[in-house]
Amino acid sequence: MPSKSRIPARLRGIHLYPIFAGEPNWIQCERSIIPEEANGSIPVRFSFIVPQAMTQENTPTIFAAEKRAHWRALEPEIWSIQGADLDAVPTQSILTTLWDQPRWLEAYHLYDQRGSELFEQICGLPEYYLTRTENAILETHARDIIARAPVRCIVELGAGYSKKTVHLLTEQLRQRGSSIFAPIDVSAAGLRASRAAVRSAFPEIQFHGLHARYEEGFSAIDKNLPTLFVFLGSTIGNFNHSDFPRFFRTLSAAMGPGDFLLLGADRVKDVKVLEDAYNDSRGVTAEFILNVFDHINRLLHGNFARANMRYYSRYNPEWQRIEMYAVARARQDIRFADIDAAFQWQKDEKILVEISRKFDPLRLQEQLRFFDLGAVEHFTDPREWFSVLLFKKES
Ligand code: AVJ
Repeated sequence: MPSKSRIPARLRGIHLYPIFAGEPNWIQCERSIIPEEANGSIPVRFSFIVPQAMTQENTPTIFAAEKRAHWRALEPEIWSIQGADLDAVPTQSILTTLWDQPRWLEAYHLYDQRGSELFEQICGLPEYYLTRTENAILETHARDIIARAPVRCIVELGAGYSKKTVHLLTEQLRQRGSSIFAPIDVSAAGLRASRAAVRSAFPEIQFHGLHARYEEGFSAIDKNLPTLFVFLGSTIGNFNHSDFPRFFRTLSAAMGPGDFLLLGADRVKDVKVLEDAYNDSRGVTAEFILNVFDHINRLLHGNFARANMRYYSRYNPEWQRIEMYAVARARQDIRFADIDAAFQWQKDEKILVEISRKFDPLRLQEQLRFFDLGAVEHFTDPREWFSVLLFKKES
């Protein structure tokens, strides 16, 4: 509260706006001076304009200085972007791609609560070799990976905390003594679970969960902080031919010189092995894929009927990808109650719910050169079914 003696007479009755040096994104804190204090004249009002960053507590140093003001603590050690609405986009995306020809969906809609549980089950299926194989590669080579990437911070995109991450964090602690671990995830529940696990298994590790989409998350990381970005599970397999270059262009731009990227990629292989992995004998994959329609019904008050559809998947060799479809068993009029939108889902018409691309590791290394990511090392399993690739950002 400013004292009245310091308010010059000529300023009484008008607004004073002391402005502190800082960044955009202002918030305004008003302080009115009570009448007696204003010496009988018209009250003077002080409006303090302060940058938002000054009102925040300990925004972690992992954020670039110019980004810090946008992040706030959602809860302890979990950060999110002020005003970001992670739920706003799904509706728009679903309506756009369902009206495309042929109809399709973006893969991230698969991960509601039930979808995430089903995916966990998939990872344990005998036919689904990906998770086990990648985990074995990381277990064998974590020491080498960490030795080759001398960083202070590990940023993991998606899947906050898993057995695979444990191998990297264990080695990071062993070789460097301390570290920052910053998972980026759109699921706050996933980040909480990750935080709990890291606190108990690795109390020496500084945890900062970023509740954001990948691109918002990694773009906020301070380029001066030597960082290893980790993107495992062959999640890049979900990216279509416009997502893929956009993702790597943005990631590369967000990386500081000398930062590293560890990328897990499932490989082109025998078609039977591939097709079985996405058409398991227990039908868990079918349930996972068709569950997206229950999720959409809830989001948009739609009327997709599960009894009216079946799961179909195949390996498309020209596009080197598994395609996972929902097929209508009979014609159905799809309506969305909240919005004035409807379409006819014809008998046998397929909706492409997910793609899972398969890669040639040498080709992938060649491709990422274009984004200034130089190949450092290639790790694989004895059957050469899965690749874990280490890249270094070259400025
Ligand atoms: C999480 C995208 C890596 O493509 O193998 C598994 C998803 N879908 N079974 C994959 C998935 C059906 C998975 N990714």
